[in-house]
Amino acid sequence: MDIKYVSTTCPYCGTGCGFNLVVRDGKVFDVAHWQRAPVNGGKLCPKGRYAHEFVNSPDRLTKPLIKKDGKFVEATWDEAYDLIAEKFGSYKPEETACLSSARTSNEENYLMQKFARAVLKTPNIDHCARLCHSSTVAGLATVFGSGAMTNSIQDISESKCIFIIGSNTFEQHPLIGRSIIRAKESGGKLIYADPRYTPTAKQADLYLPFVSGTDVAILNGLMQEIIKNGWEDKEFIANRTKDFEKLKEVVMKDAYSLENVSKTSGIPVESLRTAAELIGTSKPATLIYSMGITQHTVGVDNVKSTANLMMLTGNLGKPGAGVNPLRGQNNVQGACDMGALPNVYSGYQKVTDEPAQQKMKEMWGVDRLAEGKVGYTVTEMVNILADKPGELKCMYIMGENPMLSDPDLTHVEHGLKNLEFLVVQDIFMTETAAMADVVLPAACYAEKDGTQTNTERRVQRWKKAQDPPGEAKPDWQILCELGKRMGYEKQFAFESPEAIFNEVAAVTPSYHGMSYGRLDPDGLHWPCPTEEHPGTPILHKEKFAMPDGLGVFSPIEWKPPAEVPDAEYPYVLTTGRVIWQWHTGTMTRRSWSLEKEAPIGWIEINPEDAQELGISDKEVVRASTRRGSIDIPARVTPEIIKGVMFIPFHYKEHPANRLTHNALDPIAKIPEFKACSVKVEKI
Ligand code: MGD
Ligand code: SF4
Repeated sequence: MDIKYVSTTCPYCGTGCGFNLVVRDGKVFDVAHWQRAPVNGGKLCPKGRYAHEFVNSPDRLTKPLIKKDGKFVEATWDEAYDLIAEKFGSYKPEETACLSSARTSNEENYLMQKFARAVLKTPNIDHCARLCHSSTVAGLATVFGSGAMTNSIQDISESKCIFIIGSNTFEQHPLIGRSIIRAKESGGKLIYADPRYTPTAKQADLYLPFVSGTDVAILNGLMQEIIKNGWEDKEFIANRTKDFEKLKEVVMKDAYSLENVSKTSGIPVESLRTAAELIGTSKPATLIYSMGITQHTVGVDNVKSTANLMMLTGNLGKPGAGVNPLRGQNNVQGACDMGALPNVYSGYQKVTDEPAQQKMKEMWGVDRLAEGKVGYTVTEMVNILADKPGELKCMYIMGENPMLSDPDLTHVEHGLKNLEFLVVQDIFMTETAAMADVVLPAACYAEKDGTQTNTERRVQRWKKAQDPPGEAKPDWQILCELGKRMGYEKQFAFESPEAIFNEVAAVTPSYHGMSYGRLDPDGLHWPCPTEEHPGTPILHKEKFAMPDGLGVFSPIEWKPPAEVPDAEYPYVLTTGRVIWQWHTGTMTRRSWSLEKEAPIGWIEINPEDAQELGISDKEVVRASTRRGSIDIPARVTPEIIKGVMFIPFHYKEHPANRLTHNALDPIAKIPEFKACSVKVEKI
């Protein structure tokens, strides 16, 4: 028996934990701790511990499939490539669109945007960051000049005060929870604001339960109290920021007195006061957020407000401080860095910037790109498909499952049905793949080399542990073959992921100094501009990434969510994840150790609401919004605030996104997954 251990990076969340895949006679059969793993020191959460279980699932896609007379028929790779090349070649560039994937490597994301821009000449390239952290990228970039976590996971343990708002860190990024525990052991205090009493709330010194969608009011209220007490960092404000007076004009309004914020949010005045004092007087303090902040029609406003609070208190550019958005998918940071977005090339070089266009044309050896136009976002693509049939006709989706993950599924389904040609490249037959004309079988993380970039901007290696099943191939190989068949032989002549990474490093300033040799085993934090540079775990130490080096205060008024409760739909619905499952469940639901812990969906209802509705625990109820209805078991629990209900979005049997609203943030185009109006009835 031949046993080997292959150190690699977890395929689930953005923490980027390392582990060993245990390979027996060429097949992955277990996960073992990798004690020197840079982020997690060998520790794992359940998803990481069982990340081998889906790899050899009998459900894996093993052959290309082409739909004929409504049924999938197995095809050869040549048949599939030829059909795709012919179809894509027959449409105008602007009629085509591509979705890249935060589940695939940096190299694969880089190739997908190159394929879209250089081969198809379409500006329409995006991925699921749109649904999770597009507000972060847009919001923090306008305030600090860079839209990413400012600090490292490790230095959170140096904080004296950790303020978490809109992130269930201990359940969704459990290994980041370890840094918080270390901070608490050294006397740091944890403040937690969330509508649900989550596992993170259980760790908190101060818990602030609030009604979803009132974040800006809360953050403004805290800032008003800090300023009233003179706790702001006057030196930092004077030397490192601008527009403080504009901020003051808004946050000092009566609407943001603690009494009024308490009425808006439901948080008791005393709790707000204690929180303001802790944040205002503890140094260093850090703010951690995630999708509770970003997934709103005011997502960008929410993000900017978190930055206002930390600039006000001088908590940037040092260990234990910062504004720290925790990224969801394993490689969502990397997919953004690689330019799988409609407005930027890799390294956030704007597509509308003439010198950036020129540089990419030269590097890629093409005389035309997608005309320097900003393309459609995922959410806009779906709206156009549904509402303006004929404008977009042909789509290539790699590693995304919008038929379960996008808001308002009835609308999504209607839109996807309007496509004339759809290609889906996945490791399993998903709800989206089932609607495709061609399905391409991809290799998973354990079957290919590559890199991914975790939430703290650390670029790390993936290493191949086994061959893909059947005829499945790594996404990068599929993209190279298609690029070549469509006439771009030279541009897609890569022999390995390392060769692709070398091109990434050459065209991406923040990755210039990186190479596979340097990334093994600890990875490097970007920016890493030269081969000698040690990487940058903490951003903005001396100055912000703005032309004048100053952080910009952005005064923000609180606005309610797009849909607020009324007589017909009297409750707020919020949605999210649970520790045992991951997103649309394609991988975790095929991992029996995880699936058996949480095999069905549920709706959480506060006992007082349940009593008023006459609903008991475990009873199947009907939850309805203006978009649709689902029947789902009730979980009656005091762990959710009265007036708010929660559904995890993993389950196709109880799809939360039949209910959610596709109202968008006007800048980031992120949907409001965290607040819409719902009614619940007995069946
Ligand atoms: P996933 O289930 O992660 O969801 O939305 P999606 O990205 O659509 O789908 C990724 C797909 O990639 C899966 O089908 C998986 O099988 C496939 N895959 C895995 N590895 C590979 C690979 O190596 N190659 C290829 N080709 N495919 C691979 C996630 C999205 O969902 C996100 S990021 C967020 S944050 C949103 N959150 C959210 C919410 O909070 N509430 C509600 N209601 N909806 C939400 N939807 C969003
Ligand atoms: Fe994987 Fe995230 Fe769990 Fe770490 S915390 S093992 S990266 S799912």
